[in-house]
Amino acid sequence: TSHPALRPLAGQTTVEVLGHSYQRDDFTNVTPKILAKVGRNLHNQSHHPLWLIKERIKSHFYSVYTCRGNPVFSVHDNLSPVVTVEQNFDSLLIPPDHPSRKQGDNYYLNRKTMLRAHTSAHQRELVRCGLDAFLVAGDVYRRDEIDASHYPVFHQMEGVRLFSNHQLFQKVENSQDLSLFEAGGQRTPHKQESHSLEAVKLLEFDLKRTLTHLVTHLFGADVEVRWVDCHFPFTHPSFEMEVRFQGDWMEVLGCGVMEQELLNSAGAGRQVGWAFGLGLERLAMVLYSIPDIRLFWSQDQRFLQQFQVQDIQQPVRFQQPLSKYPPLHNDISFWLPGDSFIENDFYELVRSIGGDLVEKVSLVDKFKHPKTGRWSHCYRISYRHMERTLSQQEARLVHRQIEDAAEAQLGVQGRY
Ligand code: FA5
Ligand code: MG
Repeated sequence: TSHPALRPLAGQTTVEVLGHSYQRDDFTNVTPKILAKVGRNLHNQSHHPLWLIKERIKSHFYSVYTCRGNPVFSVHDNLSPVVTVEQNFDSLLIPPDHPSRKQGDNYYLNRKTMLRAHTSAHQRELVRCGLDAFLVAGDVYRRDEIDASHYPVFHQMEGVRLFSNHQLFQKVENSQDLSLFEAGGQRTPHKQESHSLEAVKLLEFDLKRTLTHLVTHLFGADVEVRWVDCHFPFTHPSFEMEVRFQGDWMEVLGCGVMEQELLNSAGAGRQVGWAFGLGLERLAMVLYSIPDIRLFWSQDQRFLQQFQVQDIQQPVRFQQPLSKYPPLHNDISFWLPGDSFIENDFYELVRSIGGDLVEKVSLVDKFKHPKTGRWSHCYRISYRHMERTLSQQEARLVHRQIEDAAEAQLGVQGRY
């Protein structure tokens, strides 16, 4: 009785992705809708807005960072999104019990293989190849909430730069006494145990300057930027950059000083480095005033045409305000089945059935029955078509399928 969008994988013993076959097991949770996006490579489609922003970032790095006329950063935009769990997590020092490994947050092909959740999954292998400075662009996959700036498939650009003692301190006077490392040091909020404070301060300065330079190149000198302290298992200290967008602060990237243990394990123990990972959609939304992340998947020429510029530096302003087509809101309330309810399972189900008609899902009410102690959740699903006005009848049809599937798949009891 399951909905067809959720069914086709059941009963098969393997999952096919990009011409390879993966054995299913109890971890397999990719859906046909998600698999259909693997291989689309929007970031490599000439004149797609994600391609355009990737090309602009590449050309910025190529022109600003050169060594004897050669680009310092190499660019890798064709690495397979199918990675091992080891690459995505272990190689980045993410502990075995870390919450980011949850099935509820990731798309697993099986216990050993997954669709990468971030481009950081390639850091260690590329450092191990001997690269000192590189950019990686690619599609990444996450089970997440649904709204205008979150989508289960999005694109990231990773940047890594390593420095030897000489490279980091070359511009400092009397630097012969300075060292990257210090023995017997302590980890503090500002640095790792093995790093000298002067090395970390220079790295942090270079990292923030590089990224500020990038966003002012993309958005102009008027762009408002702020830095927020944060945490990643593979960098310390770590920061997020936020950019002012439509009156709000929007997080566009995470970054930090690379954990030395990662570099040691990749054979680069005599160098230190910084890394960043930015969301290409988020930057493109700000740069081209694209109001909704689903538009990147549109095949509508009225959308795509606008990015057919002669020169990648030519300004583009997206001309089709979303507000032309009104949203429709439908609520769904149900009793939860004890503790086994996973919110992302519900979001996934909504997305599998509603597809890109679903603009946003928000929990609008939670309520505990005073006698039975059971919890009830009410979600508001906002439906909106990107290219035309949706009728209430069409929305109701999809909504009813979601109601039925929620009961059949998640064991909830509808209060419809
Ligand atoms: C990471 O993915 C880290 N790998 C970034 C990093 C790299 C940190 C290297 C340190 C060193 P995070 O989950 O915050 O971090 O995602 C990075 C960026 O991807 C975000 O700032 C945002 O721009 C974008 N992003 C994250 N989730 C989504 C989503 N669901 N939809 C669209 N963009 C997203
Ligand atoms: Mg983040």
